[in-house]
Amino acid sequence: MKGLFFNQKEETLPRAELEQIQNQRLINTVQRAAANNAFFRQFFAEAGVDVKTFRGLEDLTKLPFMKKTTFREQYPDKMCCVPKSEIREMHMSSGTSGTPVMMLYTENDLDQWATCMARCLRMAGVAPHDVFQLTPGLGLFNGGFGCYHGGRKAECFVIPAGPGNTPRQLKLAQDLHTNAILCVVSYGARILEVMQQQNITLPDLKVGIFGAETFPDAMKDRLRKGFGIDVFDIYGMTETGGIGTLGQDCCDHCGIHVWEDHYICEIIDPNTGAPVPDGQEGELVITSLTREAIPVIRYRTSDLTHVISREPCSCGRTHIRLAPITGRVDDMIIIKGVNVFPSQIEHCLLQIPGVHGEYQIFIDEVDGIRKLYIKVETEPQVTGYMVSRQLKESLGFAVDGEVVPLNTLPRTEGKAKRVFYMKNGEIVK
Ligand code: DLL
Repeated sequence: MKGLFFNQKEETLPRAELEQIQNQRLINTVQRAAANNAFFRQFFAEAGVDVKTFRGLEDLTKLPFMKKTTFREQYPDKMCCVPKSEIREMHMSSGTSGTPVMMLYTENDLDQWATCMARCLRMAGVAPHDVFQLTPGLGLFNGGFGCYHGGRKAECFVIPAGPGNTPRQLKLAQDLHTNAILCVVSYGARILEVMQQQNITLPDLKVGIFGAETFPDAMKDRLRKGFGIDVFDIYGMTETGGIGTLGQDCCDHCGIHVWEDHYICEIIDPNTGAPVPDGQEGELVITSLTREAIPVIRYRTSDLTHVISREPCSCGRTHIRLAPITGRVDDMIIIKGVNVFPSQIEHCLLQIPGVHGEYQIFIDEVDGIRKLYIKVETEPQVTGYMVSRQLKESLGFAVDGEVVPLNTLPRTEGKAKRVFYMKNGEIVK
């Protein structure tokens, strides 16, 4: 065993026990959903699943898939499996289509969320009484409240700073001796930038936890070295209950441990829906085992990853390890027959000395032909030619690169918009 645990016994359960728990909880989840909600009754019936004889893990793949559209169609509460009097909180994320994805929480759901989050904090080395500064928004976005609930559960001194006002953020961290900070990845990079510009140091900071966006190795490196701290990749989504519900990497940084006593992971081929072998990249599918208000059944997350290992980790945890998310199925850019993800482009740009990580990708379709164009902030010594050459070497095809001075591209406090779709030179999305 290595490092800190929130609940050592649950986090190190032998696989056979873990599977027994999953089996029982899966049967309960399916039967409870069908007993308490008309949508789920019809959902199972249409797939020919008889919930009374449902046998758990061995019948898992007989269950139908849920998708983001399922959430949108059943907005706001048509999938709710408890009486309204039991709902204590809600969060939602709005995507491109306009109809948001809504998650509802009972008291037990909030406790489950806080527990998953507290496990992540301990796994990152955050101890009781550490000062924990959270920077995601405290509002409808799940990021801020997840940190708040989890930080309290982990017995931290929580600073609910929220995003923005970076100088005040840094002053708080100095004055209150912040030990751990959690940010959306691009806001973490922004904080580092301001620290470097203003020569600010945070001597008490030891842990940085970042997530909500793809987090390529080169960006991890940049934040690790820049802040001089250990850096962790936290994962979760509104549909599974929020930040931290799906886990994080441990101090050995060998994959994201997903909390398997609360969630079942499957990886499927996004085109056929068939399972792929461990090690092969595919779309992550999640089934919740302990969520009361809105459970997810074989939810197609659109996130791409692969199973690194189901063996116990050197940290002592036995929960499955997934590779960091490469991108979303719908984020894949196909240029000249080659598939590229924005995270690959980011990783490649960060290999160039003098590139700090702010960039924009433009995909312009001119007369039916797609061209990729990249604008990147750099120090003065970097030229557009150097960027184009690096991209050509890594991606295998020519990309136009334009360099702009540092601090010229817009900054966001939440998730950054980096990809722009164009038609004949006009931005359409
Ligand atoms: O982004 C939850 C969160 C907040 C996680 C803060 C970590 C930190 P949503 O807004 O519902 O929830 O977006 C979920 O964001 O399906 C992924 O595509 C992406 N995402 C979340 N964490 C990561 C990560 C929050 N660590 C969607 N790496 C997910 C890559 C991530 N992508």
